Amino acid sequence: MDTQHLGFDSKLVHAGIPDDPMGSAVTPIYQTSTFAFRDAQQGADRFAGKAEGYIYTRIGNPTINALEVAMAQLENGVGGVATSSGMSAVSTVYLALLSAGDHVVSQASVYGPSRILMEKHMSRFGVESTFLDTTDLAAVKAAIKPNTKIIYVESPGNPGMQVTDLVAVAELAHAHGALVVVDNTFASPYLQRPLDLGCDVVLHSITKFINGHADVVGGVLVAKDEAIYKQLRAMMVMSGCNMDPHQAWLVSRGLKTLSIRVDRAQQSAQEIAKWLEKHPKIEWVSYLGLPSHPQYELVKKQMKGPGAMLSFEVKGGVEGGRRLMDAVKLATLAVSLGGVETLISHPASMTHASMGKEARLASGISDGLVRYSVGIETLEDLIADLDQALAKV
Ligand code: LCS
Repeated sequence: MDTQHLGFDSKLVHAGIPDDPMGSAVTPIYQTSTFAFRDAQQGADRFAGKAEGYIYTRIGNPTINALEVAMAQLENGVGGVATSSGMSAVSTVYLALLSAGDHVVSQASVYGPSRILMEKHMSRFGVESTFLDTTDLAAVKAAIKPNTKIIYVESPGNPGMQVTDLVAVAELAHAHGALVVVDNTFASPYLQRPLDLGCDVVLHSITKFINGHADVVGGVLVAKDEAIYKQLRAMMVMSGCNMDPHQAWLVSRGLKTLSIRVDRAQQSAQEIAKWLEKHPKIEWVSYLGLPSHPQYELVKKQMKGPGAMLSFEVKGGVEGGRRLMDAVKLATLAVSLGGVETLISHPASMTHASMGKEARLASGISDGLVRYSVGIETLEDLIADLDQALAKV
């Protein structure tokens, strides 16, 4: 079915499903490592790119392809590359687009491992980087050098909730011959489409909102143009970080309900943020849908909605936050985010501990920051859970 012209929700349900000889209504799981050739000539032609068809699952597989096609359509790009994890999407972008002598400007508060991989490991291969607050456009402009190849932005940022002006960063980057890569994990394509805003590559930890059910780790890259898409695909195939067909099938299943899951979680997040902001035991709340958020106006311009993630600090700092996390009963104390179940975590001692204290504080992740990923449970139950837990702080 040609789904290109359909609305976003129709694409969620139908995009990418291949024509199946048995008439399967959903994408079948092609759980195979390899594909038989009719004859030697067909094998040679497929390898030479002269004939359509699959060769070997690391290179391509119909179940994985279905998800890649859907993601490319949802992000309005030319092609998608599914990867084994969100981090392998990050490493594929770095390895595909950077060479020794190149420079990267990146957001200080990116997901901890995305920063460590660049600063500690890509540096061993001669890639320089500058980490700064990409919401400060003057700072981004000042950091661009003649060898700047990529501006890497996570927006909204994990867990600081910083929102970068993607149109402005894309204009700045392109004026200097650089590309913009956006980690769109926190928003999902339902709430934000960076390629439409002028950026060049979008990536996701599919583990989060896209799969949405906390049962798969995966990643995806979508490119705006064919040349970049080919570079990304070639690197994924060479480095061997392909997704598995069963993993892709589960993600495609979760993807169908992305918009209704995000709508419900976002509705609750708005109410919880307002409730927390008024609570006497809460120091501050950071939520994209509150007028107190520094980029509240930009969010309205750039995103379809403020999403389901929020961060806050309990009075009493780290100790207060720990007591809250130990006292919640409905929210699960776990890292990750974007699933149907509400999760609560402590970035300073968990997801962002590897950054080191100085870099962490400089990127707005205080010791007491609590991250809360709102799920689709009954709102009143979530508020009652926080209420009883805060009473114990
Ligand atoms: N990008 C962002 C914004 C993330 O939040 C994560 C994982 C990744 C990339 C990496 O994806 P993965 O390889 O885990 O699929 N974020 C996590 C978090 O905040 N808690 O646990 C994992």
